[in-house]
Amino acid sequence: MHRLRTCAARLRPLTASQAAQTVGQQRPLTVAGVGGTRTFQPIRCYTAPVASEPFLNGTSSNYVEEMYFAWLENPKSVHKSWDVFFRNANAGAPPGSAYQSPLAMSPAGGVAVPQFSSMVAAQPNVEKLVEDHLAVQSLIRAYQVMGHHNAQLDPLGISCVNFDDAPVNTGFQHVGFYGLEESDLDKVFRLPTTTFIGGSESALPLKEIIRRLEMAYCQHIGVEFMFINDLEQCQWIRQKFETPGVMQFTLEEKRTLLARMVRSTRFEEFLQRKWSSEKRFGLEGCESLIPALKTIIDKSSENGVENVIMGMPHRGRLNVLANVIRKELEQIFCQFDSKLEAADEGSGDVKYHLGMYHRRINRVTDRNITLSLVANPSHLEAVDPVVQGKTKAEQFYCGDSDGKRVMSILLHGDAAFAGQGIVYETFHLSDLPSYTTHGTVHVVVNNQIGFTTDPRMARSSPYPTDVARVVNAPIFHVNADDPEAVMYVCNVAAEWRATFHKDVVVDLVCYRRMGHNEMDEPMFTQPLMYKQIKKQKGVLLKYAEKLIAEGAVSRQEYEEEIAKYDKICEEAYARSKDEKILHIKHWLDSPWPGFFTLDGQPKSMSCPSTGLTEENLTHIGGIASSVPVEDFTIHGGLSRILKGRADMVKKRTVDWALGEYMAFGSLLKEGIHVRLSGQDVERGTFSHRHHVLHDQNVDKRTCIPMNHLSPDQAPYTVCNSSLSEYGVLGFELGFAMASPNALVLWEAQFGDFHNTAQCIIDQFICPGQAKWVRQNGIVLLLPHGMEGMGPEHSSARPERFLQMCNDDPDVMPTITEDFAVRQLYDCNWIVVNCSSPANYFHVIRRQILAPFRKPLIVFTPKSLLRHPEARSSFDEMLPGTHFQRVILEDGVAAERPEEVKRLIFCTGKVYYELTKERKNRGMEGTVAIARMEQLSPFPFDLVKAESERYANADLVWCQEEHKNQGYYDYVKPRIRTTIQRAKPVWYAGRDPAAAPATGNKNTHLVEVRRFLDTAFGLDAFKDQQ
Ligand SMILES: Cc1ncc(C[n+]2csc(CCOP(=O)(O)OP(=O)(O)O)c2C)c(N)n1
Ligand SMILES: [Mg+2]
Repeated sequence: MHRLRTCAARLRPLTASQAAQTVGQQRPLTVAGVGGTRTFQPIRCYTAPVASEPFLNGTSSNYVEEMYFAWLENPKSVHKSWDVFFRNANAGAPPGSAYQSPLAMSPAGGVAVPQFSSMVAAQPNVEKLVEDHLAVQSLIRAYQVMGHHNAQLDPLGISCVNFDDAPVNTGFQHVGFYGLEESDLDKVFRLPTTTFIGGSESALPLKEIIRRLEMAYCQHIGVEFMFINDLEQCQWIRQKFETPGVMQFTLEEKRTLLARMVRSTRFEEFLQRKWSSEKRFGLEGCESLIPALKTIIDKSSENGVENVIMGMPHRGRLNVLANVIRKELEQIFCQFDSKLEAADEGSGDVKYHLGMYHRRINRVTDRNITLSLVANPSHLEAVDPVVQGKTKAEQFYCGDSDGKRVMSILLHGDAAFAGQGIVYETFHLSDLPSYTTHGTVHVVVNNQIGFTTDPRMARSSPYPTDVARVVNAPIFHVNADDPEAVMYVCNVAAEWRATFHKDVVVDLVCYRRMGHNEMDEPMFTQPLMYKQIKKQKGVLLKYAEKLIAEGAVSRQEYEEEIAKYDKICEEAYARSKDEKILHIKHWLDSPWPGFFTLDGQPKSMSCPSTGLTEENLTHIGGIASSVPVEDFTIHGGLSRILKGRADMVKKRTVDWALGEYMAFGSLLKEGIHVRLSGQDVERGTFSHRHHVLHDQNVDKRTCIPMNHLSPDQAPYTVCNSSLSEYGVLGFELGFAMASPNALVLWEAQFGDFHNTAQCIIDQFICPGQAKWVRQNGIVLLLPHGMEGMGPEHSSARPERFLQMCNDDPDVMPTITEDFAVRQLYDCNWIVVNCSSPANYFHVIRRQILAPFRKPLIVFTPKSLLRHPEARSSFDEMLPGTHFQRVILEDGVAAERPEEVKRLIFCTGKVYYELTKERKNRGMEGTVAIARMEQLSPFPFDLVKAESERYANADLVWCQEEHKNQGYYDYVKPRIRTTIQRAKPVWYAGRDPAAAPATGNKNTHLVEVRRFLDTAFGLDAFKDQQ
């Protein structure tokens, strides 16, 4: 619209040659309609002020353009006055003089192009003609913009959508609003090219225009799309909904629809009969969801989609599993049997959270289709970005660069869709190059209630779907009690996705027949709504009666269809009684074929060396310090950085960035896809990484050296993300779900920002395997460290991650040969804080070389990135070397362990402060320092050995974090268990505090001094003994 207004403001006719040129330069729009194909020229821009023509103004320019294009196509198709006007204008008439009154036209009907001097001012009857046409155009537009306000969307007829501030002046009774009169209703008006209501006719009586617009926009479908700022897309939608006769279905289609409604309805009724006191979050009131999804899938399959990944909340989930994904009914029914014994380890999850994966033939298209429903937690909408990430990964691995073969469908509840911010965050990923899934079909089960809360208390926007407008997604509201209308919009939604590869929303306006779950009494809180619902005839019955009345199906056929499905349910129910064991594995949403043995076990219980050959290190180091393309000018500062890297490679050392390069580069060379995503990761928040080089002379020309390692390497994806943690971390988790043969890393800008993604961490990453028996090797890089930068940016909150580790602090495990790997296998996630680049390199490589996948949380450094001592030699990365869970003392103290008075355990950057202090104090012989690089799973074996080695030493845990934060609460009981509580574990660190760090630099330094004094004061704990 904005574009049109701009055009109007700059109105001036062009000369014929200019016009031809302008029109020729722009892409005409072709839309297939019922009456053949129509071609549209895009809006052209004029250049003179609107005031130049007496009868023109900003709103009339649309109409003039319509006339102009029609005239260009065929001068006879417009009124004579327009023909003269355009001829004059093209003959060079100055602004204000191109218009000629009909009186000046030749009486014979031919049009004499007059001399400019003979032109006269506009006559009232022509003005009226123009005005009336403009009025009709405005009326048409009003329907397109606001017709949905008048659509009959609510099956209950109590619509809660409030448009008080936006009155809709459509319908016969409102023609006066547009300056038209009742007498105009029979007049014939030429239709603008922005409407399709004419079908093959180009003019219609006003009465018919209104009737057709009412049919298109004010029945059971409400279309919201006029905010889309793309003419082609608007035209496409108009054509889909306005063309007369579009909503006609074949007999076959109607019968299939009825059969799907039967399944959807009878499934819920069956569950209700068998387990009347079980929660199942039934679909009653929105049974048409099932045919809706099936229609989207059928249409998408027809358009070439082979893989559909779905995410959905509780409502109707079992029904979707049974009737859309086609999980065996007995598998679903046996979930209701609480006596079944679980075959898998872990907590499992309730039946309406589990996922599913199924490959089958689509009966309508006869093509293979894989359907998966991603397992999700109770946290509504949290699964949205996860589904998108998994979809992106599936597209990536099958080379589907434009989303033609893999797509996602997301289902939502009305309250959650409006309320949860993650919906917005996910929408904002939808068009970003490294995150787009090329269009998602969103389906909202809009039952006009959220648990016990009315929409007027749950959102400030008229519709629950308004959030989708931010990405220009069309929104199709539909009365879910009209299954044919539902089927129609779902077809259009799927076609939209296939045509434009952009998001689209289907808003199924329905009701919830029961309470929030089957145990709830809705009359407590929504008495009037539920009185109405009790009176409401079920949609299946209504539709069956319609089809029976039409003669599309007989009552007997309908009853047989019901009996057939009931029998299927009964038989499955009988079979479900034979199930003795519950396999959560059967509910896996992302199987990794070939990665495990047939019974789902790792193929080995060992991890090979994560070291690399010298040659490999040198080669990757060379790429990391070069610009591998010709004629590419990089910034001078970056040249120095690359030169510094080259020097390090020459000296056989690596700093943090180079160590990371070695890890990523080597995996890429081994065919492992690496994807690093997060805010500003390409350069690195701390300007240390520089994985994407920018040509200083050519705009947007970039080079990713990591993609120039070798011709047969796997691709490297490094992508700056949107400023969202919840959305992006969820997305990467989903990406990592798709394949075990990829290293997927998400980096927080600073570690503390992970808390806005807490839901993904708490509900998916930490317990994912326990709940849903699926593994995930995602890596979280969380910059952490007390650098005097204030309460924010200092702490990645290690205490939170450690508190959620599943190893028992009070039980000393049996130490076996494969203890380290077994421990990893048993843990829910791995938490590390590496103090050296080599160890970081190893732990990253171990993620992939291990025979299973576990999430890895890495607290990464900030100042250590450039610390001269935080470097590693190639020797620490050669074949045979491994990740060191604990880096033992290897200085003077280790030579004479019996003389050591204190053994300090620490982790991360504080190690460098401790060694400096020890040196300053000359205590190298009396204090040993061991670095715990892997905090969880806890290295019981190594801590035991190191403690026993320094038998005369007291034990101190030293950390720079506050006492109630950091690692202390996690390590203390575990060290105590390891040494059989023979000694205390003293604490040297900051006092307990509410904030993670002080905002005062001086206080920061005083605190450091204090805890270092404690750490090296051999008498510091005397009073506490
Ligand atoms: C993030 C989150 N907050 C709160 C809840 C608790 N809760 C469960 S269902 C529900 C209402 C959901 O309403 P709606 O999205 O309209 O779905 P419906 O149940 O109506 O299908 C609420 C608040 C939740 N599951 N997730
Ligand atoms: Mg709801």
